[in-house]
Amino acid sequence: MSILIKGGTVIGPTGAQPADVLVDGETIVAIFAPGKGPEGPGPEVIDATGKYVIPGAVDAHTHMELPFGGTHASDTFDTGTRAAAIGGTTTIIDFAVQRTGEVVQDGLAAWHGKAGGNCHIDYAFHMILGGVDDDALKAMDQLVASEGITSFKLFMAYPGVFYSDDGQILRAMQKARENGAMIMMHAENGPAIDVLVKQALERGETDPIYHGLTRPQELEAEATSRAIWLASVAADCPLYIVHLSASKALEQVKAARDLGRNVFAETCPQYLYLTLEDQLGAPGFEGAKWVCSTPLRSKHESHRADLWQGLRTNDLSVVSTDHCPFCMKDQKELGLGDFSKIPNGIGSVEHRVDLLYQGVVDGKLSLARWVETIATTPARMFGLYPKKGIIAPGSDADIVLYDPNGRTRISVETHHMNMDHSAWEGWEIAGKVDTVMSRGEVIASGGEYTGRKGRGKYVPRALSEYLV
Ligand code: DUC
Ligand code: ZN
Ligand code: ZN
Repeated sequence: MSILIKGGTVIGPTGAQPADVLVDGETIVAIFAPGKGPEGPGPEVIDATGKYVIPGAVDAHTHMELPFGGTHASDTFDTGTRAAAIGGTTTIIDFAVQRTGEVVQDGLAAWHGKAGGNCHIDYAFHMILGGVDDDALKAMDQLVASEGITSFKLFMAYPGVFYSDDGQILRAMQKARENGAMIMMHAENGPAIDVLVKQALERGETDPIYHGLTRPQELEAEATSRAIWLASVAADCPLYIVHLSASKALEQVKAARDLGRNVFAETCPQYLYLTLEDQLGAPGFEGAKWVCSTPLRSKHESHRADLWQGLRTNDLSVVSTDHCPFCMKDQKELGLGDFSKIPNGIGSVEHRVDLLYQGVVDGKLSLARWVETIATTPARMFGLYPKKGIIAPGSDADIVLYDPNGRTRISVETHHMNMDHSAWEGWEIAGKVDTVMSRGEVIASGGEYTGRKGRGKYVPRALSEYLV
């Protein structure tokens, strides 16, 4: 079946252009100057007058069902990918987990078991390595060669859980340099944070805000710098810093990029908008909703302005969500009386497209850069392009019709994520997702979901495109 998306303005990384888009089956087959597409009986026509036509967004950082802090992230692949779809995201890259002591391939098989048959949109995996040893290093080669997994996340934080020491990190980086994979780094100095957490608790400082105060930006910057130097020792292994939140960490990334290093970074909507004082410091236990790591930063410093600037200058290449939702009831509440026991994470998979469009309206991002940071670059960074992330002949027909004149009100009453609160409760922002198409099928329209569970497919990934 063919569909002609007619009368809209197509936005890509090179700018905006009025154009009609022809879809045949699951694929985009042609782009026409307005009105020059097929006439008469033929394709079904979707009227996109007044709408932006953008590639389905790619969220390169989600944690469906992640085991964490004695519980599990509250979105399953079913609920999380459905919410993502409604919000205009048509591909996620989730993190499969190798727990310490587990065979890497067993962790991967478990993740396929959770996602298979349950996703509403296409999905891919990165692999978290919970322990780097000879077997894990061999597994890295196998995952790159045969499983379509070309990126591995390591943690400089969370000693005793996901933590890798510098020697382990260096070995994984050397392996990645050999096989072309990307090392993704959670860059916070975990052992130093643990000292500050212990001291805070001994002083009776138990409220959620102390989660942020015991993770100062210096410990993010130090770890970011150390990761960059370790990657340098590993012959400039490609390095991607996840959830970068702070000005001083960004300075480290900028300096490395100015030297032409293979260093990349992402940030997330929470760091662009929310703050230590206004959210994490909310009265009583309320701030638990915003406990995530890296933490929200102070509004009295220049973090948010610096991050928006970093997105404009490409020192930050990608905006992902780090979607890791936990309900207040029975989950965040595990940390009542002890902030260090609050499961870390914020859920935003449904809202990233809209939240970043607000940046366009506020004059902080161009339209082209909006699309580039939420769709095109994540697809290129992680080997999904040109199947995903672009409106071009031959690409998957993952397409969002976006209404720039619409408005979106975010609330727990209306969101589709499996959370009993929203980190963005009551926010009313510009723009609205109108229609979402995934591989040629309209799966959401006017906020109503019309797809079905199980239609999403696993997408094996190639190597990053950004490496020479
Ligand atoms: N940070 C979070 O906020 N949640 C899960 C893991 C992480 O690194
Ligand atoms: Zn992390
Ligand atoms: Zn994460």
